[in-house]
Amino acid sequence: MKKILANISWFFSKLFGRRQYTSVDQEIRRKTIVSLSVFTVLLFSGYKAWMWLLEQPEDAGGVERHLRKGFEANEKVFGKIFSNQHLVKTFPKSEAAKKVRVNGDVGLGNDFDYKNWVLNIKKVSGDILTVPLSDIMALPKTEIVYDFKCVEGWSQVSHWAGVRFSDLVEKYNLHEEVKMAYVGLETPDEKYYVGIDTLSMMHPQTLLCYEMNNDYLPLIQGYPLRLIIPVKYGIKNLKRIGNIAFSNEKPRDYWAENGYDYYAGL
Ligand SMILES: Nc1nc2c(c(=O)[nH]1)N[C@H]1C(S)=C(S)[C@@H](COP(=O)(O)O)O[C@H]1N2
Ligand SMILES: [Mo]
Repeated sequence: MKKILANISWFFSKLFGRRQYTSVDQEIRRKTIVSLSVFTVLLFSGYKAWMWLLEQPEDAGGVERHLRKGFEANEKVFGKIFSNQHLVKTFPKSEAAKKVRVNGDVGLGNDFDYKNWVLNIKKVSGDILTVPLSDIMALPKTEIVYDFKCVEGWSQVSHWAGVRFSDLVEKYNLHEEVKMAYVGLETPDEKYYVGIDTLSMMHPQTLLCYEMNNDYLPLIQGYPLRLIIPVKYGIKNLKRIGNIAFSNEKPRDYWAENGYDYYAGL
């Protein structure tokens, strides 16, 4: 043991000791040893840190926990700057695309019985409110022409019409429901689903749409009713709404489960 300690102290005295009679050669050797040691330590700690990151548990979205913290910081900033007073830029109807892009068909299976479709709204009491399309179309109609943005990198000015979600809340007296933090929406087959903060759902430009370019929605674009939420990316604009529910916990969300930001705000 003593021998080992003596060896170690000899090594360090060689490394750092100030010798009085160092020749230039010795000095170069000493500096080389010091820089190699520093390099090795840095390399090793970098490798360790990387392994540590890889070993961290992933969350439900398959995102490593410490990277997820970045997303959560985004949410906090988003919550602070978001206000229902900020409107998304709109365009004249003449600028709306005639041929509207189609993207994503999860939950849009062919076995859909659109003739018997009703919108199911789950109230806090547990009761289910069923609303036929004709009742939705009887509510005040709101139109919007805006730049629809998909996270995959494309955007398109498009023209939609329907009822403001906030008007539906008013009409069906869903005031208790919108005290909840989140709204969950899903397709009738429950294969595509989104969770949205209630503040964004109540935004004046958030619509439950039944028209695109002054006509019924094509089946592939969500007939009879889809969500158009201009403050969010395309992923949140669920086509073919079947069920709506309210909760204080985040509802499940198809793309958040696949690693995308839960808020997906613009
Ligand atoms: N039911 C359902 N809704 C959906 C999707 C989907 O796959 N299924 N894809 C989303 C995505 S990623 C985008 S960009 C928009 C595309 O809407 P569009 O087909 O009308 O352009 O729908 C969203 N809503
Ligand atoms: Mo998208």
